Amino acid sequence: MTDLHDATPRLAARRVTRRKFIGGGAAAGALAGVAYRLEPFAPGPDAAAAGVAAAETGSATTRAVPSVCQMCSTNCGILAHVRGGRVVRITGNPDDPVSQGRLCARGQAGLQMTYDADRIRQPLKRDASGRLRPVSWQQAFTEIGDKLQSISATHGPHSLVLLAHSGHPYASWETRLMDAYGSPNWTSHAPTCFSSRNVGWVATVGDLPSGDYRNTRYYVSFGRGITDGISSPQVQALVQAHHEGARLVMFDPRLSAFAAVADEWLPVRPGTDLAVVLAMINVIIRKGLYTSSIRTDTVGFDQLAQAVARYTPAWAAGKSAVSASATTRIAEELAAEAPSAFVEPGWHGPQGGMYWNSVALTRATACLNALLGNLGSPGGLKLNPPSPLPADKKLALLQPSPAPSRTARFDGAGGPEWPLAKGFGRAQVIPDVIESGVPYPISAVIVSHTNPVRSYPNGDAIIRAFSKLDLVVVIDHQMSDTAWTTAHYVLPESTYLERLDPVHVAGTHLVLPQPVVAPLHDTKSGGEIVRGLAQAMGLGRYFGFTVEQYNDALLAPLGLRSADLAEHEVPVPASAIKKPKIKTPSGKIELASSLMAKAGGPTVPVWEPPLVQAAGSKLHLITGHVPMHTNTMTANLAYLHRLMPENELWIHPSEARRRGISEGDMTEVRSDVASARLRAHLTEGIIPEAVWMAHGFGNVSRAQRLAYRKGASDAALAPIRSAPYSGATAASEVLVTVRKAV
Ligand SMILES: Nc1nc2c(c(=O)[nH]1)N[C@H]1C(S)=C(S)[C@@H](COP(=O)(O)OP(=O)(O)OC[C@H]3O[C@@H](n4cnc5c(=O)[nH]c(N)nc54)[C@H](O)[C@@H]3O)O[C@H]1N2
Ligand SMILES: Nc1nc2c(c(=O)[nH]1)N[C@H]1C(S)=C(S)[C@@H](COP(=O)(O)OP(=O)(O)OC[C@H]3O[C@@H](n4cnc5c(=O)[nH]c(N)nc54)[C@H](O)[C@@H]3O)O[C@H]1N2
Ligand code: SF4
Ligand SMILES: [Mo]
Repeated sequence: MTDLHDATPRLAARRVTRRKFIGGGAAAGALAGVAYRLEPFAPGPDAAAAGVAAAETGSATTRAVPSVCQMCSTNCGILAHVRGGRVVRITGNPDDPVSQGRLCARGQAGLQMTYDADRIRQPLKRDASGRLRPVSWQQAFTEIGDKLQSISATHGPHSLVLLAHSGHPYASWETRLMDAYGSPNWTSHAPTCFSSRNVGWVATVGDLPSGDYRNTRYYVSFGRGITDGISSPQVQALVQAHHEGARLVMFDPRLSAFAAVADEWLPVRPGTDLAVVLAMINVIIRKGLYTSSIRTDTVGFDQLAQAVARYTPAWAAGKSAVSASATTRIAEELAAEAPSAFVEPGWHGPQGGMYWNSVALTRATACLNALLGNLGSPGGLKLNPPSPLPADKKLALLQPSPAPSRTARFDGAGGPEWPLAKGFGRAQVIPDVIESGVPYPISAVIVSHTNPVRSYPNGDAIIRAFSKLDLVVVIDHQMSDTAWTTAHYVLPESTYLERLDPVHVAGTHLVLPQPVVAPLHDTKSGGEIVRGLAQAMGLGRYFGFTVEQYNDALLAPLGLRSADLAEHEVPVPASAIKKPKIKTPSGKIELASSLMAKAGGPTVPVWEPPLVQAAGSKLHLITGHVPMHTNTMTANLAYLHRLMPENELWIHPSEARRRGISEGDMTEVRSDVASARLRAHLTEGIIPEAVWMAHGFGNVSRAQRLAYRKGASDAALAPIRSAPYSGATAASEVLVTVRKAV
């Protein structure tokens, strides 16, 4: 790497290996009783002090420009310190309610997204020999536009699918483009991440709540590791609460970074948390520990009580390996602290969509919180207020707006079979639809801000299916595996430090995600790319505005202009803050859910087993995110690569011994779909029947030179499935054989 930034030597000197950081170190520490302690953070700098610090890093010409971290969808407010036209450091913006002046490792390393020598520097087109070669933007736009117009004329506009990321700032521009073209098939990564969680919460309280981590007294998490899958504001708030005496309880088949710092770690069999939560509900109801307002605030209490009568803690112990006494005790302790307590609503993990029963787990979690009266109480859970910004369809600037297509979607989401998947989709079925032509043939795919070959189950099936398409366009900063293996055209987007994005709402503040340096290469923002494509597709009339004008139109009803946000974040005007309400059909918390009933599901949560369970020589493969990388997007960034260059297979020593595997041995992990090679890490921090590997490794893109062939891809081992109700991927329903590689 020639393009490394000058702070590299400092990080290099720290050399924290992954095993020390979360594997052996954390595991051995906790198992030996030397539990890791969470220390609250020192007071953050104020904005003025941060400015001084910026000036002190070098010449007086260092500027601290406010913007938004886009290294993950938490979107912390940042200050980018710019000297001589170069970002030299990124710190948390102390005025930002999300970052509160602090960033995680990924946020601080974010400048490498921009300065990575392996970035894509100009549009590329694959030639007849299979090589990606530079072309001009004009050529790329014209050829793609012509092709899409002819595809629309021949096969209909629905034969275009746009695989997207709902966190992309330009997602609403992309859906507008698809509406204008006439395709219903804009679809996000939701089923690979959070759709089961959202379906479960929407069915119960009408929306996804967030936790009051700062004021909680008792926190129970079923597999949401907030210091592994980091949300910086949640970590800061929970650490402070813990320091003030809150108790933290973590259920996880392995000793994750969060399990290691929690007060209590309860190893649970993969996919069986539902049994424990149902048993906790049983305890709460049987012992009368529920809130006195249960009959006025909720519907379906009697039905729930009847359904859970059989789910005793002893019954749950048989399913989950969590002792009946632990389940009973934790339910009682939780009730004693309620309503300043909560069971984590989840993100990805077991609620978000790892398992076949993830919707049921989320529903049960929601009901348990409701029984304890935690919803709407300090230290409990709260519904989020609606966005203070107007919806696109209300903006005069965007008129006329194209009407959304009425054609059924390629994945059936929102149709009779998948009513609850509306808005989330089943993106992962794309290879099956391409291969079968059912419900209709697909001719073209645009991939934007997502990496299906590594993030959706069975990446090989995607590579095979995409090779049959007339057109594949990938929009990314770097040569993702999807771009490398499937794209006809690769369109490079400017990074978040180089581009202007739509105004962002960070809790109580409005933030301008603004460029802090000019684009280094021949790249464009997502908005410019969408507009360029629209023009080339003959749809330019729907994009006759700039992002500056779009931002001003969004802010106008609040009496603001985007220029007001250039120097600092601006609090949302009080008049624009709306109260959240419970948006269920009954207007109450639905313990018995009418939406679930309509979708043909159980009205109240009942036991649904996971799809697979370890048996014989087969082990359950589970996965998860790690503190120092984001999904598949950071493996090639030098700072983070140094902290964790590859993933390993966590395996219990007893299971390793049976297979003749020692620490550091190369293993072969084989599922029904594929096999992978990665090194073994022996740890008692995982239950014997499961093996774990971190998500985000195993690049096949040679253009990511640091990450190429480091570790292995977990998603590649999972079959393509759609879990009931949500249509989520259930990508942890995987059994594998593990042996020492020869
Ligand atoms: N540092 C960092 N932060 C991130 C991300 C990142 O990649 N890196 N990604 C962001 C994104 S997109 C998301 S969605 C979130 C994800 O954050 P989380 O929702 O916390 O998701 P995961 O890390 O996927 O899974 C969490 C844990 O679930 C455990 N697990 C597996 N099976 C089971 C089970 O059956 N029961 C229980 N109780 N636990 C189980 C795994 O061992 C793992 O420790 O994090 C976000 N923040
Ligand atoms: N087996 C298994 N599968 C999983 C998971 C798991 O734990 N195990 N985790 C799941 C989860 S929680 C999630 S959220 C998904 C995530 O899956 P994806 O949606 O694929 O997200 P990333 O892996 O972060 O890849 C995003 C791609 O977008 C690019 N990118 C980043 N920022 C931008 C931008 O601003 N513009 C553009 N154009 N491109 C950008 C990155 O370079 C990267 O190539 O994966 C899921 N898949
Ligand atoms: S949690 Fe970390 S990566 Fe995510 S937005 Fe905040 S600083 Fe950036
Ligand atoms: Mo996610």
